Amino acid sequence: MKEIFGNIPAIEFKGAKSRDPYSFKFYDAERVILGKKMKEHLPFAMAWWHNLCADGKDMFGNGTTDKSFGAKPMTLEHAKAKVDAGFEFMQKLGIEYFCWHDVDLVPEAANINETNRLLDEVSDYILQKMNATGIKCLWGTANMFSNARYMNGAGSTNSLDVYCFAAAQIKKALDITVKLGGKGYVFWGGREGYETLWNTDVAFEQENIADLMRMAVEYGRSIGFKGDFYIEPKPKEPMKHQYDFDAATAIGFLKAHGLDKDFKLNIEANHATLAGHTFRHELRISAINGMLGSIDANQGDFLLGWDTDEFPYDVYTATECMLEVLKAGGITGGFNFDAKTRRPSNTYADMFKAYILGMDTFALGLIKAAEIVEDGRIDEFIKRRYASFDCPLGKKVRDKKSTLTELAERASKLGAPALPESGEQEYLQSIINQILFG
Ligand code: XLS
Ligand code: CA
Ligand code: CA
Repeated sequence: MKEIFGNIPAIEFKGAKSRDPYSFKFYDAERVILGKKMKEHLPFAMAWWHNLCADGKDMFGNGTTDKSFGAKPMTLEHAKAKVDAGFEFMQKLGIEYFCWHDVDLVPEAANINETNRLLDEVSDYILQKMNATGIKCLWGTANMFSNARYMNGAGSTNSLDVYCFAAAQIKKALDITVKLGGKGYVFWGGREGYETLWNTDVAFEQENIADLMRMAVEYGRSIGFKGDFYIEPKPKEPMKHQYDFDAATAIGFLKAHGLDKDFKLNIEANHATLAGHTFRHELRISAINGMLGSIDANQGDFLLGWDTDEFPYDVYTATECMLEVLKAGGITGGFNFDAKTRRPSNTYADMFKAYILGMDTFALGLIKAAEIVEDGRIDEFIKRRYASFDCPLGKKVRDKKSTLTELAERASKLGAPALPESGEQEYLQSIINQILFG
């Protein structure tokens, strides 16, 4: 078969001093860090939608990148050309996973039966390529936000017909996820939110979203889906108020509806920024609740209030992310580059260079996070900071066996308690800089 990216070589690790633009400077798949290969720490995934579909179109102008891959857009031939391009791309970069929405794989037809037939055909083709290359599916999802029918939401819609349509799309997307052996299934509630309370029954909408998820779990398990379901939190855009605002909100929602055994979270860096949190905060909140499932590895822009989905280049943030992941004992999902090249970076070469940037950034983050763990000073400090609880009364607090009366009794003997010890934030931050740049 003729190569689509014929002038681009397979990307190899050439080390930090390499000046070859088509080489990894830090991502060395086989290098062992803390007892595991880099590629096992970092199961990278390609996002079908940005990499193979998005052509740079924005609200103000037309596309800048040709993603036809030699076929007529919106045809079955084009859907298959995207598969060819995607697998060649992943193979050249050594990426082992991919993620998709139903409508990324095939153009929506006039009715759902025909769309489903196209999905069967294209997923057969994908499966052949998977078997030939060893590349795997990380997760699938149904796009329930682009089509006009979802203008008032999918699970949260006011129309029973639209609710049924959403159910049908989820059912099929789950069938394909199982067929492709996907590790996860994502719910990103694109239109699950509201613009004004003057026309919205929030309680009813939230119940219906949860029930759609319950049905998805029931159906998924019945067809042999053993992976995790994920909610991907996002606070705004496209809706003003989105129900899955952030990790804490989504976890509360899952627990309130008894969905927490089957669901984890897919945390996207850019969505954390939009929620007014750090990426690290969202990862920590998920991890301490046992719900850190998968990661959408991208980067936002602090000067802009929208979802820019940039390729990650911020090593400090990637280091914080990898430290959270190491502390959580790894993730069951992967690192999906839900990211697109900037509009003027409009060549095939830019697609490769963008992935090299993202993969190297996370590799550096992993290397530096492991050094922080091995250095040990930060962990020691945090342990020491809570050492006052290492006494019989403190142990009772830790074991949740203390009473207000006994705590008050100790207080009454103290007069005024001494101030807690310094938090030493600046010193700790200087340790991190020493590890990053020393
Ligand atoms: C959009 C989301 C979306 C999900 C999958 O902002 O990031 O792409 O990851 O539906
Ligand atoms: Ca995402
Ligand atoms: Ca995003």
